[in-house]
Amino acid sequence: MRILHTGDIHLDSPFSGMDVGKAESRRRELRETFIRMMRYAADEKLDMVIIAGDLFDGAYVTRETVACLIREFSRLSCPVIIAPGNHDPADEQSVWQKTVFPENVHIFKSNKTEKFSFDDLECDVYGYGFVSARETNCLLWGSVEDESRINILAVHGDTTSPLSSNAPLPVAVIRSFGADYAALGHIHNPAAANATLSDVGAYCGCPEGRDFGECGEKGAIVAEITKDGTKKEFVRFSKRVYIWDTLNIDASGDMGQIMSKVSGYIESKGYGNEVLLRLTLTGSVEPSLVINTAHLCEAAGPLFHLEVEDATSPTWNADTLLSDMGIRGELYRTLLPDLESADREKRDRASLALRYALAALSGEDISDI
Ligand SMILES: [Mn+2]
Repeated sequence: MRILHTGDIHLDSPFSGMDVGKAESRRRELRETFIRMMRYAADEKLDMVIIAGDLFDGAYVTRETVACLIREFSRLSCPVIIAPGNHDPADEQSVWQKTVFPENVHIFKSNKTEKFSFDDLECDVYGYGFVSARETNCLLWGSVEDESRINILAVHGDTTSPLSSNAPLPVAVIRSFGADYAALGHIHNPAAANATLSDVGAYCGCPEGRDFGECGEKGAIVAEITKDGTKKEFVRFSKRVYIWDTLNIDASGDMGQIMSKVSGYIESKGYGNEVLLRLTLTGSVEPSLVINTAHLCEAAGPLFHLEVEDATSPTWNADTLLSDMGIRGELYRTLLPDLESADREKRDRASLALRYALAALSGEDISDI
């Protein structure tokens, strides 16, 4: 059987990192990404859709979103299994308890391991749901009842730490449960966690990045499950891509030069409207040069969103500063051990201090460094 395994969709996320209009667009796009996944499942005639938790970002869910879910689920002829997560627990006030969903929708509303059986598919799906935002115990118990059937586990949980408050889920417990495929949710960037899961299952990751902690192409897993093993395929569904790059702006003389380096960079990469870019500026520039990052964001060009972060360090002429008998020299000599420290954090702090101080001593406005 072939299933669509998704989760961590976080519908109605606030997207608070961007302006109101764009945040609204991103909320709409997230819903559209969800719709594209459901229609893909229908078009590809998949046998089941699994949503492994965090379909919603929180308790606040718009009526429009609920109507969209009901419409999309009822268009599907296959079963939809939902295992609520830490962001959308099945508590008394939740959409899961209060909404009547179409008959093909099966929701794990208890934090005890349960199963739904689908005899036409010769398949049992096991799972549990979060009933509150914190679940400090492992909620997976027991093992599959009938090994001759296709057994799927659909849960939200954390395989990365036994101390997690998001339903700790040791890989050994999943393995001894004995499902043919564990469809997991919770880890949004799943590459590392999936490497430890090997053949027992996978995290699907989020289908659409929501901030710069979720960079790169996002999507869902289409899994073909048999008693002899599972073939997993990643399918991209994200409309846009978050990218976090660094740009070295060594020896830039003024803001005009930096501005053209930033727009030249964006052009050379061929980034277009699908990209949300965070650009970290590195290199060293004259201490007196004040980099106005807000102004640089005007170089966004075709990008959907640009933000610029200044991580440059000041170029100082060490010889001159060392022999300077004035306050600049004293400052430099005081900071020198830290500037040359092997500890990167110390070095960064000292060079930032030097930069602020030199800029202030030159009478620069340091409020937006
Ligand atoms: Mn999540």
